[in-house]
Amino acid sequence: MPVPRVPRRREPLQDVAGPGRKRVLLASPRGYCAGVDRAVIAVEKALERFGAPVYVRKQIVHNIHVVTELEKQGAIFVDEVDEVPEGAHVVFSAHGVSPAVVNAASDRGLRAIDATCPLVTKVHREAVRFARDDFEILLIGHEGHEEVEGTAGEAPEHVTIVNSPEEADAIEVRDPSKVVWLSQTTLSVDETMETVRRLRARFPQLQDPPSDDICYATQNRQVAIKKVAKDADLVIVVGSANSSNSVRLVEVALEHGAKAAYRVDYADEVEQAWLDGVETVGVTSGASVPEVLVQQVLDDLAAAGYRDVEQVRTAEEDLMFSLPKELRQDAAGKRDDRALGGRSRA
Ligand code: 0JX
Ligand code: SF4
Repeated sequence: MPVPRVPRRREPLQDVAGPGRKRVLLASPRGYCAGVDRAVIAVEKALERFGAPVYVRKQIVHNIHVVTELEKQGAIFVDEVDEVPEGAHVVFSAHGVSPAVVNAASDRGLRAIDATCPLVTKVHREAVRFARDDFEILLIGHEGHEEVEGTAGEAPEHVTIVNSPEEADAIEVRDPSKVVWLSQTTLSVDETMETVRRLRARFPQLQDPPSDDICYATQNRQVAIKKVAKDADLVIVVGSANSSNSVRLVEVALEHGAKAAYRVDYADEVEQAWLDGVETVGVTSGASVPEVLVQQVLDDLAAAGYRDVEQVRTAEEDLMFSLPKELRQDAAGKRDDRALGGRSRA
């Protein structure tokens, strides 16, 4: 299932004469969030506890490097639970699953380990609750994204997906007095608020979610890149193409003053031409990105003369989650309630 890696640049970046002061603005927070840390450790622990192979439904997080490294340790990534041998262990990804997937796994006798981020589970619970109260749920998010499929699957009869602000203008509802909006956790905050504004213009009684669905990590990374982008000639976002929150960082950077912004999986995708005439390079990474990949970008930039690295910190993060409950007992049957998270904090 993982996309094979295509090597890009063969030559190291060159330190060509250019603008006077070359520097890097390094956004913080960036990289791993607490939910990703927990999900990746869950796969590692499952391998340790039960031995290889451990099956994982979908990519545990949307990062090709993480997936490739876990494959080397014995994880097998599948698209659906019917590809998993009966009785085997299967980990559900950080993005969550619908009840239909949970039931399919159980019907197959699989031993499921649920690595859904607790902040995604929170949105699932909201969907269940509003559906029970017979609300129509306008779920702002990208159709086809695993998280949206999982959340919508909690109450398919009650959910309408709203992909964009433009779609908000055309949505029809059954009863405008019983409508609530919820959202995917990894969207652009500004674009989502624009979608909500347009929805509310049409349905003034639209209810808000009980608390923010766009999670702290998504919000913090966007705030940090906005601050960096206003002073950056170029922004490099480390993250995979299917990582919603990483792709949003490129868009946010461009909307907030970056003259150019690109996403890369690996340092060797940074092109020499991107650096032409560039004084300030902003660097950040999505919530599913190990810090080592950012360090490789910084090393390559240093070789090109961008050795002066300044952190631009807009928040501290210390949220941690405990392991999925299926992994909280150690091999001897003792509970392991250690909290996780923040391994890769800046
Ligand atoms: O595509 P997403 O941004 O939702 O996922 P990714 O890149 O794996 O990020 C971390 C997991 C997020 C779950 O909400
Ligand atoms: Fe959880 Fe947010 Fe990380 Fe998604 S991005 S795994 S919702 S903390």
